[in-house]
Amino acid sequence: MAKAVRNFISGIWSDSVEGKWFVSRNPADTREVIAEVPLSVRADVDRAVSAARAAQPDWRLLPAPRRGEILYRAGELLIKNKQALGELVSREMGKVIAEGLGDVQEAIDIAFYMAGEGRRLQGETVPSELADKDCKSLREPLGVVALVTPWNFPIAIPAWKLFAALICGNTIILKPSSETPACAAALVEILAEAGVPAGVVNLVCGPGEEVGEYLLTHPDVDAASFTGSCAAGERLERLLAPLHRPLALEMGGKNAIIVMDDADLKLALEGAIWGGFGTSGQRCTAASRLIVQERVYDRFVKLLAERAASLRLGNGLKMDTDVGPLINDAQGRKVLEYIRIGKEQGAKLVVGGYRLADGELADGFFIAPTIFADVTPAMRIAREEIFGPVVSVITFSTLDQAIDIVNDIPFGLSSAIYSRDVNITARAERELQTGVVYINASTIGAEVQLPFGGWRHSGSGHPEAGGKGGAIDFFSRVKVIYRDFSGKLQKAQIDK
Ligand code: UN1
Repeated sequence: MAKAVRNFISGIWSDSVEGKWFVSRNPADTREVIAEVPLSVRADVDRAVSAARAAQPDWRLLPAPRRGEILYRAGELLIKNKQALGELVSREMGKVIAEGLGDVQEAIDIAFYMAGEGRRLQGETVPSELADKDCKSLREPLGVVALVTPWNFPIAIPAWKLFAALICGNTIILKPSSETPACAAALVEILAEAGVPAGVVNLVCGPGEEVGEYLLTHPDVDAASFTGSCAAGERLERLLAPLHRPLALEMGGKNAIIVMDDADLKLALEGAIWGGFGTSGQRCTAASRLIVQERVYDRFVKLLAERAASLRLGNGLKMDTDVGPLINDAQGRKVLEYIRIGKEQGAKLVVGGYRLADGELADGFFIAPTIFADVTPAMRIAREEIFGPVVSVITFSTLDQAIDIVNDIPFGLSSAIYSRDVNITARAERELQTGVVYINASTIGAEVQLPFGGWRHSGSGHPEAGGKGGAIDFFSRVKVIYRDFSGKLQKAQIDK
């Protein structure tokens, strides 16, 4: 059943130069090996970078609408293979099948969005201050770009980066998380089948420190894009600073939902459960803080506890599973450590807080959906990203206090507010310091036609996905052209 994943370099599926392997496993049942994968070394990265460099001139010069047609075909192939890919996501990453299919759907959406960009890729034309002169800007690719992607959206996040980079005319080396290489390989296979020429997209699998970091800092790479932990992102910022290389980072979050007294509590409850425990809380957009106004606090905590206790844990491929496993033991242990810290700092554990390992759950790392009440904003569980099924509930009395609590942490990715009062939601919309704000909806579920990115420590300010200010701006650079057709020396105002 195990698939043999290979590196993909110059259009050829190949082993690592040293011939070593590692395996990726099903986190819901680690006895199941999903794929055997090349344990690549630096020489593999060198080969992939050379391949991308060699393919760069032809790909850059292929008209963008033609590049778009290839992406369109990739979108069609993703639709055709959606069920199988969704199941692969669920098996390799652990998320429930509905979310696995959603992961693929995000890739489909971005494929068609970026395919259409092939007929836009707009620059601008503006009038010149001189007669017989015109001024315009146009977009050019950055060149060879390195992408390093995480395991929590193993098809969607590589697709966001790949399709945006490709439509702009870049050639690529993708290094996916070692937890989910089979998903990345399946996506690359689809791109190859769609007609992406040899060398334009290259895949190298292997460990983050050895292969990922070497790739992102490689002397012959022109730009780098990384989604992952804050610690890794900050390290990359330091390493890449002397290289003067464009770097896009999407990192952590500690996203909050504000629940006002006047909110539709049933709706807020559904949003809190979905945002807190979807993907087992392993989303950078997870709603890990609930900030609930005094008058409804006790009632809301009670409702939350009941709903959280009713969630069924299990293998994501089973239709009645609500919450899957953690990605691996290390992540599971980290989450348990935060649960210990929460108790130690005096938060009130109202539900969950333990690992489940009986019967079918014995060979995965499952943690019961966990809710802490009476959390104060200074506690570590209210400030640090846990990346697991742990939600902290904090109370407040005024809207200003709630907004301060949301904003008073280093992260700034996503936030939400539930209220029926348009004046309250308008003020929150203006004051919340996050890249994405939801009104009467949870903190997750960003769509691809608008930019997606975190503020402050959550990101480098180069959002993913579509829309003005989105990924096209990162993966292209602007060239400005002034053309003088007067046939004489004309001086601009400033030169006179
Ligand atoms: C992530 O968790 O890294 O808005 C990305 C969302 C998804 C993307 C999450 N569309 O939750």
